[in-house]
Amino acid sequence: MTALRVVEPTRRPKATAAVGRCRVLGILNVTPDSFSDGGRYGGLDAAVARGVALVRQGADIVDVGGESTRPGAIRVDEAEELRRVIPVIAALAGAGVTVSVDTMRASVAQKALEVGAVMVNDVSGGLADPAMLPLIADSRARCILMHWRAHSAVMDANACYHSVVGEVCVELAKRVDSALSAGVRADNIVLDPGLGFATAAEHNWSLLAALPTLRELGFPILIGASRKRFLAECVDYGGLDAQSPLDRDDVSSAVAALAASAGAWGVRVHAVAPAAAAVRVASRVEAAEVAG
Ligand code: PMM
Repeated sequence: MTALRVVEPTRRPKATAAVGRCRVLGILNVTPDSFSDGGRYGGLDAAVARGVALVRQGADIVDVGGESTRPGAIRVDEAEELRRVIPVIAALAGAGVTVSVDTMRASVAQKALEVGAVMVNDVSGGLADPAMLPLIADSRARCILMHWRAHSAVMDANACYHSVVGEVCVELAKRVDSALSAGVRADNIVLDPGLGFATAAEHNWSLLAALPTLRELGFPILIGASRKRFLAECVDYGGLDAQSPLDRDDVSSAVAALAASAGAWGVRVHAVAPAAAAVRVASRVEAAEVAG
């Protein structure tokens, strides 16, 4: 592996493209075991129908994943991940849907790009597979690089920070440096603080509050809060133990509105229609602010 080169922040290339309206990434997990929608879209027809429905509800991009990253999850093997995602991505891309592939494996990303995906969402930010960043560079695909410390089986043990916002920013900047060193173009990089990945609830709230600081890294920011456990404290019914992740959709949409109005490039959500509405409201308020 090449040695990590940390570029002096003022000299690091930044993305130059305008952020524009906050995008809605609709989640399509074709896994048996994701924490909120595992097992629902295992068959090809059901998965493709769900992806098309997400677009009708307002998704700009459908993010297809074949490996659960819930806390404690054990890795799926490559052949199984390919079997799960590739036919779905091929069918959705063939139907004109803009698709990203949620994978930590370069081999899966490569095949997904070959059948029509246009973006790679790597929750490990290129750390899990040394072939990932060179692949993204060669393919010139857009990528989401998430803050990540360890695989899901052990990530909770890594949720230790003195100052979570500062440490996440430093670690994301290192991911950017590795990507740029591998030849990834700055304009193709989106960053994600990785809510719930080696972070506890209070860290997630701090990171959400720090979106302006994260934006100072100079790259578009994606927020993936949808249905995550830390939102449970804001759900006002059912009692925390009785709650299912689906009870968190209202709160997830509130987070989408706040993230959009704080300048997020995108939000990754399960319930697309209310999140898309939230994003439209944020965008309308912003237009009114500009108009004065
Ligand atoms: N969260 C999950 C999976 N993939 N990708 C990005 N970029 N950001 C996230 O926060 C993220 C992700 C886990 O949630 P899921 O099981 O509902 O997909």
